[in-house]
Amino acid sequence: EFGWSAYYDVDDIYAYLRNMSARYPAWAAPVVGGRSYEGRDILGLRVRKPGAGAANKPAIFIESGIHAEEWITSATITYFINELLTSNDPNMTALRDNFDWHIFPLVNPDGYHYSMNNDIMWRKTRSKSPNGCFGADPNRNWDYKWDLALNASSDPCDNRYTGSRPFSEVETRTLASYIAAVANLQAYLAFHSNAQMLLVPYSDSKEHVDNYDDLIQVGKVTLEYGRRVNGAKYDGVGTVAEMLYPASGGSMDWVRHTLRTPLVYTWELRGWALPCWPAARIPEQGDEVTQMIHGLTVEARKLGYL
Ligand code: 0X9
Ligand code: ZN
Repeated sequence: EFGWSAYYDVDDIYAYLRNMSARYPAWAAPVVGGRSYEGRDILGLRVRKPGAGAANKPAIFIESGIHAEEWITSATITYFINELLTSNDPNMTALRDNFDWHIFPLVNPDGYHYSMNNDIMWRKTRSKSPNGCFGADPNRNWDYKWDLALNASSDPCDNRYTGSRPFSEVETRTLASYIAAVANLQAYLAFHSNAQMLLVPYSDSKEHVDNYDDLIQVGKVTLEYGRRVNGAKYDGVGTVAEMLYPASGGSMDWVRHTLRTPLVYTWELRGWALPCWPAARIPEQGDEVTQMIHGLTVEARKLGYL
C-alpha cells in the first residue's frame, strides 16, 4: 500500500501514478516525459479539468528527482499529487480547475533506483562512460552554457560530471523535447534538496532576468505560505549564483532561456536522502510544498501571470 511514511522505489511510485489515473480517469492521465539509459520511462501525470477549454489552461510543469539521492523531492511531489487530486479544500480544487499540470516525480529513475538499492549517495544518471565510470549529473547536462562547466567537472568519475556533450544523457534530451512541446507553458518548478532556499534563473552568473523583481516578489510570498504550515523558515529567494554557487547546464536555465517560460523556480527543500530526512516527516514537507505551490499561483496571478 503506497503512502507517505516510507520511501518507495521506482516501480511503486509509477504504480501509484497509474493507480491515481485509474481512480480519476477524467482528470489524470499517465504521460511519458522521456526515457532512461536502462530503458525505464520517465513517467508522469497530466492533471487537468475535463471538458472543453481544458487545453487552453496555463500549463505548470513539475520536475523532481533529477538528483538521485534527493529522495524527499519525489515523496513530496507524490504527496502534492494526492492533495491535488483528492482534496476538497477550495484552494486545491482551484489548483486542479485552473491549470494544466505536467508532474514528474522521478526524472532520473535509474539513478534513484541505484541510490535506493546500492549507494544511497548516488546523484547522477547510470550511463556508462568509456573509462568505466557511470553517469553524468543530469543538472549539468542541459544545453545552456553547458561548456562553462561551473560547479561541474569534465571527469566522468566525478559526481558533477557534465556528460560528454550537451544532452548526452537520454533522460535530459528526451525530457527537454517533452517540455518544449507543452502548450502554453507558464511555470516550471524544479525540486531539489537540501539547502532550504528558493532559486531563480540564471545560475551561471549574477545576471538578472527581465522579470526578476516579479520572481522575487512571488518567491517571497511562496516561502511565507510555506512558513505558515510548520514555521519552517527558508533562507530566501535569489539566483543560484548569488544564493548558492555559480552552476551551469541546469534544467531551469535552459527552460528559461530556450522556452522563455516566465515563471521558473528551483526549490531546495529541507531534507536529503535517508537518514537525513526521516520518512516519518515526509507529510511535513508535503504540506509545506503544497501550500507553497498554492501561494505561488495566488501571488503570480496578482502580478498578471497565470
Ligand atoms: O547544484 C545543483 O544542481 C542544485 N543544488 S544540489 O545541491 N541539489 O545539487 C542547484 C540547482 C540550481 N539550478 C540550476 N543550476 N539550474
Ligand atoms: Zn539537487
